[in-house]
Amino acid sequence: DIEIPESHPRYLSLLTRHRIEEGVEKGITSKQGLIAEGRGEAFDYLLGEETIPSADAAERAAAAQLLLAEHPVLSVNGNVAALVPGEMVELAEAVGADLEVNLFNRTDERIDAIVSHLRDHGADAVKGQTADGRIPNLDHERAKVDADGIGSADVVLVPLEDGDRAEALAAMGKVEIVVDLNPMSRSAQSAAIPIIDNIVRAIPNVTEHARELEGTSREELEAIVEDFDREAALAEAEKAIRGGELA
Ligand code: PTJ
Repeated sequence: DIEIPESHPRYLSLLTRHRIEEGVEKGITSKQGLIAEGRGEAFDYLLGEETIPSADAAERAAAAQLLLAEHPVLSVNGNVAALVPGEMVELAEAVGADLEVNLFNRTDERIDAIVSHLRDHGADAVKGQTADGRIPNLDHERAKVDADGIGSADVVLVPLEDGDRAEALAAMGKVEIVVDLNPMSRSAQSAAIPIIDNIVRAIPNVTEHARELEGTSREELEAIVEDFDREAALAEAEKAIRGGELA
């Protein structure tokens, strides 16, 4: 293990980078995941490495949407597994969602490694190994999902997702919650609830909101989802990144 002094001004960013490196070494994260991490870091740096108010509002709306769902599924890829495995398990428990390993660069070895990794972090059942469902209009490998997982979900949380897949899932009529630091990405643009925040801050905060909202009536949860303004959230994040004043 490397040692990063906690006093280092960019401690969290260095720790995150190290976790991705470890993920690659363990066969969990793809090499492309390293590039994705670099891109994310640049956006996070410009955002001030903090959860801006519009992202917090999106995280609260996401919690409400997951609590309202009949069959919510949280998708886990190689970067998500390296950065927030225990946090994803906790969120799944808090909202009663399934976890499904779903990869852009799919290999059975990496699927199996991530399923074990999530089990090591407390998950009991993890979907993704059956791959008997398909997302329409994607090429074969990229279309694979579990029929009783993402295939039949009404609400899906897809963090750090590729644009084509995010659009194809939205086209299937699923309510899509995306976590992506780039507000201009097609994934963020196609989401019903785009969360423009670092996944390491976003997931624990969605869980915290879900716990606070436990016991809230369906009407109130629906009002939280309806009041969330996705266009304003995307615009506010872009403005923060470009250095403009926050509204
Ligand atoms: O494990 P796999 O095979 O499923 O592959 C996963 C990656 C992420 C490599 C794959 O989905 C991919 O290539 O994604 P993209 O197209 O690079 O998009 C990733 C997006 O996530 C980019 O817009 C990044 O800015 C963003 N991102 C990167 N790190 C973070 C992030 N968003 C939130 N939190 C992060 N830590």
